[in-house]
Amino acid sequence: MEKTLVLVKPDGVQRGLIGEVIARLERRGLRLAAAKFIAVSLELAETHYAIHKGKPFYDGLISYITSSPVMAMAWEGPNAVAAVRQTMGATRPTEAAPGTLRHDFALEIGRNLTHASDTVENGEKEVALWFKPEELVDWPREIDRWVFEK
Ligand code: DAT
Ligand code: MG
Repeated sequence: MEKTLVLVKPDGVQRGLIGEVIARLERRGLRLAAAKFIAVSLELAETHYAIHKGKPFYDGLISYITSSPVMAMAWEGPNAVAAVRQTMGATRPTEAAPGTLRHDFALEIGRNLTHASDTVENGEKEVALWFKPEELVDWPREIDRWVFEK
């Protein structure tokens, strides 16, 4: 099953929006596979955002993600990566479509509430970076056949 990493970033945690993010992903039909509430180490932040190293916003991004705890989750389902990116909305909240989380709850690109993996390959890599294999729960959900076609 396709998996994607979702983070409720420090602004979302501080603002009490963990439940809102989870509720929207649950309602969408995605299935939770793992979750943990953690303070992000500098090492994990730098590995996670390695692709952005050297960009003007990199230092701010690292201090933002390590500034307060995050809720890290793996969600799964058919097309989970695309579905979650769509539910989050565009990176810049003022460009996010109405009804998306970043539209509905954010204003600034540097306080855009959530992270979601951007490709299937990165979904696999990021879930493996944030979770040990034994932290992933493979469970049959009673409603799966009413949400997943196959
Ligand atoms: P996304 O989080 O939508 O995958 P990204 O991977 O391009 O976006 O960038 C990671 C994060 O870095 C993003 O959520 C917010 C921050 N960021 C990206 N571009 C930025 C910019 N031009 N100015 C400030 N922060 C930026
Ligand atoms: Mg990204």
